[in-house]
Amino acid sequence: RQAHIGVTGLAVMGRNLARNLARRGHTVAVHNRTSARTRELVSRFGDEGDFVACTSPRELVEALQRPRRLVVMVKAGAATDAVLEEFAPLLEPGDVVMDGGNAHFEDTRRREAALRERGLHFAGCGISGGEEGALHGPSIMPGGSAESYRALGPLLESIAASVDGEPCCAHLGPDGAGHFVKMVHNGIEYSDMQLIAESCDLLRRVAGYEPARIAEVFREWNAGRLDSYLIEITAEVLAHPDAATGRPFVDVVADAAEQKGTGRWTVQTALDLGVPVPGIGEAVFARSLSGHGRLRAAARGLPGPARPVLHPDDAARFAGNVESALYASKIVAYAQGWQLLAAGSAAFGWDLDLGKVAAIWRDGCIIRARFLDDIRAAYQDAAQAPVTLLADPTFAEALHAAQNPWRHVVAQATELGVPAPGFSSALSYYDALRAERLPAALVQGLRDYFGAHTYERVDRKGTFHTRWGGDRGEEPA
Ligand code: 2AM
Repeated sequence: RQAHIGVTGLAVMGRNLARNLARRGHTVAVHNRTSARTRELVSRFGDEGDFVACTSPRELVEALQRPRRLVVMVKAGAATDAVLEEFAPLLEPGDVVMDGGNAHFEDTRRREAALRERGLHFAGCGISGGEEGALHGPSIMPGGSAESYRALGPLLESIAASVDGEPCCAHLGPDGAGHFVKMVHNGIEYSDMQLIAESCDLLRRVAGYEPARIAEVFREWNAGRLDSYLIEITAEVLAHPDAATGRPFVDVVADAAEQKGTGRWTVQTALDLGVPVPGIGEAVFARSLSGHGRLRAAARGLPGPARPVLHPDDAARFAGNVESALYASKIVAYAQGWQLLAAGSAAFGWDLDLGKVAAIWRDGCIIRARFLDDIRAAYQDAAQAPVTLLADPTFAEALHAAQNPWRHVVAQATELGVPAPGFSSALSYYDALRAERLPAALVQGLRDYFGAHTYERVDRKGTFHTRWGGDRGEEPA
């Protein structure tokens, strides 16, 4: 019997994706380097659908209908290259290979070009939603040729999450578009989590709330405009007591955040493309800082302000202000993410539909949120797309309304010595973009002074240099 699709790499993501496909009625050929995993999948979950267990790459390839659809779910990096090298000679022109791992989009571009040379379609696909998502409905971000999507799209759409019958899966563009979009998703996820963490810290250290009380606050927030998966699980984690000690779980977890690198990739890419994403940068650096135990120990005794906890009457008002600050900062974080999406699309010629990205992130992925409906609406009409989300009427209005509480929270955090890099960076971004004049003019002056780097003027066209070391007259450069 010929399988509709094959999956190689049956660690938990690959296994769950294969199960999801089988549960949707597709015949799935499965393979893993170590065949124990293949056997385990079939023995434990074989009754969920139609699996064809394969013990070698050749057997897997031979089990597939043509054109073949092969999903690679191995570790990103060298393992992906090794597996592609192993399978490519067994495949035939027109076959489609999908990489559902967390590949860097530049690797995907390189692999796509190499496999295209050999007549194969290579579709780099971002998948978000973790293990549960892979099993029950992830958000899927496919890149690759239009032909690859014709072959894969219907299967992927059948297993993706959906909103009002619309799948959270859509063809995004050629070569690395899918993995790029996934990378930006993760960068935004970093930002979002940092802002949430700062909110909790402020509620605890300024408002004096205990974790269980903060969990309540988050549950309330989740019923409003902040409604999202991350807010929902924040309440869950905060309310969870540690089994061993009975203390709040968040108090027994070491406060050193780890990262697998996609946030770092996002910032590196943004630097390369010249797109300011300070919110994502702050989030990456905040995690990095948290892990520097020696550095933190060396500075721990440094003086800070006396930290009075607010009176309960003021605490409730402050909590409301934090909600506004979180919402406003979140708008800024997403605005920066979308800026990067637009820049990547322009730089690599992807013609990315920025509204579609919002649409497929509405469910299945980690940053799923009600809020994404508004972003989708902002980009509904490509011809009238805002230059920045901040200028979209809906968001501009929200920022206007949130502005005072947002400033208040940042000021309060600063005065009381509670770090809030996400909130304050977001506010600075907002204030910098709306500024009439920026001190960049002085920076230009300094550059011209020490390095004759020249400058432009506001009143005349051209490039100029001032003879700083001489008569200080100005000359055209
Ligand atoms: P394994 O079970 O044989 O280790 C996550 O590590 C998944 O990637 C696993 O299914 C693992 O297979 C697979 N994997 C890692 N490196 C691989 C390689 N070089 N070739 C094939 N599969 C690999």
